[in-house]
Amino acid sequence: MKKFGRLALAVALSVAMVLALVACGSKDESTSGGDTEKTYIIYSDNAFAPFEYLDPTTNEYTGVDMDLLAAIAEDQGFAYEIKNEGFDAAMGAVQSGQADGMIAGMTIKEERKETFDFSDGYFEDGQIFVVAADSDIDSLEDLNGTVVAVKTSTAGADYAASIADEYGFTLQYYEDSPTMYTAVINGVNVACFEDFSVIGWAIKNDGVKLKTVGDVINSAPYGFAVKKGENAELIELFNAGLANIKENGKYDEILAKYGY
Ligand code: ASN
Repeated sequence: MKKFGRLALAVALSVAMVLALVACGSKDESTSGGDTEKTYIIYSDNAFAPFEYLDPTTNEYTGVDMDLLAAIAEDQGFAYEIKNEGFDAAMGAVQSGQADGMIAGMTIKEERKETFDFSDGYFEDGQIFVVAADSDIDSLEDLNGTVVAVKTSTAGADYAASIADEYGFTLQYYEDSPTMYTAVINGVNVACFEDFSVIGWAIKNDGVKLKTVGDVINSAPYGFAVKKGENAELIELFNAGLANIKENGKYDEILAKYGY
């Protein structure tokens, strides 16, 4: 019994030593390997097809942004958790530090560079003037004395605000694109401003009863964003992954899936 006890102690001690070595080893690895152990929290819009939208058949978010992020994370070997909370919520979550980054069809705008750092651009789009399909409004001059729908914190809202005085209209703010469209379809508001590819998708694929007027305004790239001065490694990972998937054909494959 005594002999067996000593043997058991020896075995227990060597197991403990091995465990301690393994623990040291993995600690060294995580400090030298950067932040690859971390699960990044990424926020996104909640209804912005074809970039992010709920697929009713799977009840999961899909879209260009969702697929690009998945491909880039796989290429660069980082883990993330996606939260599709809406555009304004995503901006707030990044600024408050609740989110590490955001991908939300986000236009790289000069003013935003004061509070965000952006990745390289991954898609190009601008805004467009949108009215009900049966509306006879055909110019900005027709907006005099009306109330125009915009989505909070967006490039479309910024543009509308910048010309509101000149054309004599006021703004009503909505939290997401579908609610903004409904307000125009139902005649609550006479017009809205939306990203061209997004309203184009809604009209073509979702049968939304709206039409565009005039040309695309302020065309600019979309980028992945982090809070200014923070999570620089995430921007590096995104850019490196984006370059790789552009080179290996995955990027083209993803865009082609959504008709580009
Ligand atoms: N393109 C819009 C913006 O940057 C983004 C959005 O509505 N999801 O303001």
